[in-house]
Amino acid sequence: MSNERDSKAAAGGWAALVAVGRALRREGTLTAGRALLHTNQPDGFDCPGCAWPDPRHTSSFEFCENGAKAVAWEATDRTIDAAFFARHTVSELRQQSDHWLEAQGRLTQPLRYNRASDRYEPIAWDEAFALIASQLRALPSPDAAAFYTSGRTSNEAAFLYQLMIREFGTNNMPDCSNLCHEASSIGLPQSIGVGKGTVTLADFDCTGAVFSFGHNPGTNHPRMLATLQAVARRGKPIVVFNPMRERGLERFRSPKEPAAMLTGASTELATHYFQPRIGSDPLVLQGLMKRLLELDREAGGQLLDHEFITTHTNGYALLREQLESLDWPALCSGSGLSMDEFTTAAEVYLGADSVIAAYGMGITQHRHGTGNVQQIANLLLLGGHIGRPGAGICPVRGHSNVQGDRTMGINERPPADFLDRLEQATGIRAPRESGCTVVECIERMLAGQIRVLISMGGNFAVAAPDPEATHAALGRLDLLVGIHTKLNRSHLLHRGESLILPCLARSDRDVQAGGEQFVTVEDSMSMVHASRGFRKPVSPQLLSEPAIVAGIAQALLPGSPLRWAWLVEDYDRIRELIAEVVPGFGQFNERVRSPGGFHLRNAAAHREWQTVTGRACFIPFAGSLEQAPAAYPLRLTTVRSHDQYNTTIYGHDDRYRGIRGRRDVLFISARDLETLGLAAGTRVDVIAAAGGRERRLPGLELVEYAIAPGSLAAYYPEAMPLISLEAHDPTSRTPAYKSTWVRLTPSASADLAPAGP
Ligand SMILES: Nc1nc2c(c(=O)[nH]1)N[C@H]1C(S)=C(S)[C@@H](COP(=O)(O)OP(=O)(O)OC[C@H]3O[C@@H](n4cnc5c(=O)[nH]c(N)nc54)[C@H](O)[C@@H]3O)O[C@H]1N2
Ligand SMILES: Nc1nc2c(c(=O)[nH]1)N[C@H]1C(S)=C(S)[C@@H](COP(=O)(O)OP(=O)(O)OC[C@H]3O[C@@H](n4cnc5c(=O)[nH]c(N)nc54)[C@H](O)[C@@H]3O)O[C@H]1N2
Ligand SMILES: [Mo]
Repeated sequence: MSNERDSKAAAGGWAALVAVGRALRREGTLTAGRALLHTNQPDGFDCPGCAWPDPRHTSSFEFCENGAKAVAWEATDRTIDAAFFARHTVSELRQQSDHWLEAQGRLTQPLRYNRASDRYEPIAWDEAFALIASQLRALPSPDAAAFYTSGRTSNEAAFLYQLMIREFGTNNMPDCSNLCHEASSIGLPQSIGVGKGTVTLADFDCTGAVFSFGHNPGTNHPRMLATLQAVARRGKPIVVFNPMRERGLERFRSPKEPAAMLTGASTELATHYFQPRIGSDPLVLQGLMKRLLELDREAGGQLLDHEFITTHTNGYALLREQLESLDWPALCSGSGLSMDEFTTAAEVYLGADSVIAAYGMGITQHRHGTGNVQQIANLLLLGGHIGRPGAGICPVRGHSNVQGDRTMGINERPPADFLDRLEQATGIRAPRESGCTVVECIERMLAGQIRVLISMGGNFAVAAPDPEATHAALGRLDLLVGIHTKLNRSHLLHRGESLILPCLARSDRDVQAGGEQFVTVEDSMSMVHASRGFRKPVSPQLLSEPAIVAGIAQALLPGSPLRWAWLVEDYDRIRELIAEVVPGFGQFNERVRSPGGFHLRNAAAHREWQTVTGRACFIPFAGSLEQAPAAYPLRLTTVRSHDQYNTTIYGHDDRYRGIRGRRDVLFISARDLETLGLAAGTRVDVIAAAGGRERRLPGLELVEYAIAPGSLAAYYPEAMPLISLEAHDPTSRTPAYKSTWVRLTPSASADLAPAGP
């Protein structure tokens, strides 16, 4: 039985509707309001908010509070034009907050930086393309350029972009995935042969239990709350492992249910909420698996799926050996969980006939991110919970098309067979050497090896770790190009040439020579569907992302075997190429026109293991966990507030965590406050020993919070100066944004606080 009860504190509810109204008022109600009605509809556009799938794309209000904020922010009536840039020098703009920069509105025309005036000034599109082409051609090698992608880019734009980059001659395609789920993309293929999630929404409809690790759906994928609510209402357990108490994992009231809204009834979500220490997930997962093995042995081997283990996997003996060698006191003290808690979690797992494990950035953004992901796969394999109904692994993706961009070949380490097919279908020659991830890209920019950076969306300067290193790296470039919808810090840190190229957004109508176009995206569960903008572009000078790629390609690659302009006249032509190159996209144009789109087959979900051994692999955790350096006993994680989208700061509240009008806070447990002799409300400096020296973040205010002892949390990106470039997972190069060893000291002066709203 799901436990309905009255609670003002549930996630969702009236406060969510009020927040939607506020976002709409702020951005100009009419267009943004109309945009909402088109969001995630069968003939509408895909919400740029998150990658959680939609149930059949049929309900009339398939958006959520944070989706509404994302749409309102994008479909705003505010614009910035040449007059704006004439008023502000780049030096002045650099002094503004990230919030202010984006809040000025949509970009409206291509711009080029003029060093003499320290201003961006209008440039014609053709001149911009010619400038890019001449700078790229002047490089000593194509590998002296890098091409960043953020995950809002459509399949069509991403496919053309990687095609142009490869024809030019490099695989330097760092992308936001490198900062996000790269540990899944690297770790899961080794475990189960596929780097994507194996479940669909239908699996949630019949699952026996959901295990959630390190993600915050109430804020970051709110449409998942309805999915979890349905699980809870079927009386199935939801087991959470998260150092912080997150409201959205505890209770939910759906704004789509009038009766619940009126009576205030909400649904309890998590049946079990465990709060391990930050960074202790390997111990949590190993402890849980060790307990499973113990209970299974006590029951005469009846509890785990030994038949599955024997017929479908290898590595079990090695895993068992490792788990047996671990001792309980170390697992408990390291994770902060008690033996009873491990037993309870193991019993829930064993009591469920099918288990889904969902996880997010709390798992991937660690030095051992890949190992974490593989322990989750191990956990599922023990019970045979991959490749049958109601069971599987669910990496909750970030950006709405980050998964699709990878499918389309935005990949610095492309598989050889992808390149073979690409060459065959297009007549280009694709380079075979691996390119760079974001972290490697910054290293090479610092070393002067990468001289040009082109960004398709995103905010490289603020999303990447170590602002000192990243900003210095951007300052060394000969040319920086940003293809963006809004102004952000990445446009302001260059010392060489810089161009801003404004593009259409998801909600904008896209008309090419062949008429009105739609694009396609792939969600977290491998559903590919169409997205059609409806809004009149804010300026006639905006080009679509595919058109911008084609413009650069035509200037850069005069002898190209491809007819770039012809391809973008009608995106069906791009999709025909995709159908030839990308597995699973046969008859793309027909299939994507059926309502709701189509599902990409996932081999692991059918127990076909595309691993080296042809079986699913148990991969024991390799290496040891980092110990706290002397004098830096606390561990800091960085999280998103409820009022932000990555580097886009919509507002300064974090409603579910009780924060209003500010972001300069440090979440700390009551126990640590007591141990440190500090009171909530005190301002402290956070000091990290990172990259061989001390880094200091001054003036955060302590907020007492239900967070595991020894663990601290601050907001991303404010806490970024504490994170060094060296702090990353050596396997996937994902930055360790979620675990920095720190100490605290009371701030000498309160006015060191970072700027408020
Ligand atoms: N509204 C909104 N939606 C978004 C985004 C946004 O910024 N705003 N961003 C999008 C993107 S790109 C992404 S990747 C996703 C991100 O979605 P999430 O993965 O939910 O991202 P975070 O806010 O980083 O939250 C991480 C969660 O992990 C927990 N955590 C922190 N450290 C640890 C740890 O060591 N172990 C464990 N087990 N848990 C830990 C935190 O308490 C927090 O609950 O959301 C996407 N959707
Ligand atoms: N400390 C810390 N750092 C982190 C994280 C963390 O948890 N902690 N999370 C990491 C994660 S998971 C991610 S994914 C990255 C995010 O990194 P990015 O993807 O680089 O950053 P965003 O903030 O999503 O990008 C915002 C910009 O995208 C542009 N934009 C918006 N829509 C469109 C569009 O449709 N087309 C184009 N061309 N441009 C558009 C706008 O100009 C806007 O300024 O940050 C990472 N950084
Ligand atoms: Mo992400």
